[in-house]
Amino acid sequence: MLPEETLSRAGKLKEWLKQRRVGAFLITNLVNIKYLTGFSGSNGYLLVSGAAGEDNYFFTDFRYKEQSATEVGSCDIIITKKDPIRFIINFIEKKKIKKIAFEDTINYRTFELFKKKFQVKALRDAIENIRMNKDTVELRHINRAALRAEDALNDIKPHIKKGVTEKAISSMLAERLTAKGVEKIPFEIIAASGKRSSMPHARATDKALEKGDLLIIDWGGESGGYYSDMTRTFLIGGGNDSGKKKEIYDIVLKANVRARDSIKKGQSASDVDRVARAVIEDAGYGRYFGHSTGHGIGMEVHERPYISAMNRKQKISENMVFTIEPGIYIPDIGGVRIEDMVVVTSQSAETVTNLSRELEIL
Ligand SMILES: [Mn+2]
Repeated sequence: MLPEETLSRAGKLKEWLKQRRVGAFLITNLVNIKYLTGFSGSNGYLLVSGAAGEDNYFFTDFRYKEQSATEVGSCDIIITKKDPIRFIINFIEKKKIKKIAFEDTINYRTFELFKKKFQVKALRDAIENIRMNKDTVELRHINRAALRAEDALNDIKPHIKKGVTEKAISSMLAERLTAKGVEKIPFEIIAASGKRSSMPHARATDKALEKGDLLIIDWGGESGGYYSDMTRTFLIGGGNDSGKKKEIYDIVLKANVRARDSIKKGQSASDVDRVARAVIEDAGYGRYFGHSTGHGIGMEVHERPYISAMNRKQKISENMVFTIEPGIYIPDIGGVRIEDMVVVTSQSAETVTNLSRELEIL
C-alpha cells in the first residue's frame, strides 16, 4: 500500500474526529488499522488524535518491530512490553488524555480496562464509512482481483460436465485462483448443483453433476489484500424438463441487469434493492428471493454499503464498490444466482465483472 493513500485516509479520519470533537480514538480492528497505516501483522493498535498537530501512534509488539518500520508510514511506532492494553493505558494517562473513543466492536475485556481509567465513548462504523468509497489504488486491486477470478473460471470451464463432483469444481477453481496470483482465497468456494442449488450458501459436496442440474458457482479472487466476489449459474445439458429452470434464469438475469442499470449516486441503497426485487416479485417468485440484493466489498468480502430493503438511509456515492446478486431458489428444483460487482461513477455505475451472463449449457 502506498504511504500517500494511507496518509490521506488518516487525514480524512482526523477531520471526521475534529468535526465531532473527539480528542482521541483508539482503533483495535486490524482491517481498519491496515487501511489507515498499511500494517498487515496480527497485533496492533492505533491511537488517532482529533487535535490538530498531535501525532498518531501505532502500537505493536517486538515480533512486528521490523515489519511495522517498513509498512507503517503515517505515525510514531511504539513497541509495547508485556500486556499491550495496560501499556497503552499507561501511555494515554501520561498524555493527560481523559476521554477516549473506541470502535463499538472492541472486545469486552479491553473496554472494561479502559472504562476504569477514562471517560469512554463508542463510535460506530467511523472507518468503515470512509472505506466505502475506494481510492484509485484500491480500485486497481479490486479490478485485478475480479480478473483473476474470471480467468480461473475460464480455465476450469472445459472440465465442468456431467459426472464431475462439486468438490472437484471447487478445488480446481481454488488451484487456478492460486495460479493466477491470488494469495488468499477470500471465502469457501460454493459449487452447488441440482436440488442443492436451492440453498444459497451450500458447501461443495461429493455430489456429481447430473443431466439437467442447475449449477451455482460463487467464488472470488484477491489482489493486494482486496477481494472480488461473483456468481454464475450453469445448466448441465441432456436433461429434459428444463423449462422452469430457464424461466427463472431469465428472470434473475433481468433483475441483475435492471438493478445494475438503475444505479445513480444520491439514491438510497434500498432503491437498488427495490429494482432487483420488483423484477422477481412481478414474475411471481418474490418469496424465493430471501436475501438482500448485494453488499459492499473491498478489504472484506462483506462490508458497507449493504444493498438491502432496510438500508434506506444509506446514500449511494461515487467510488463505492458493491455486488448485485439477485437469486431465485426453489426447493426440489434448484436455484439461480447471478452476481456481479459494480463501481459507482459520477453518472451511473460500471460493472467490474465481465464474464458472460447468457445461460450456458455445459
Ligand atoms: Mn456476494
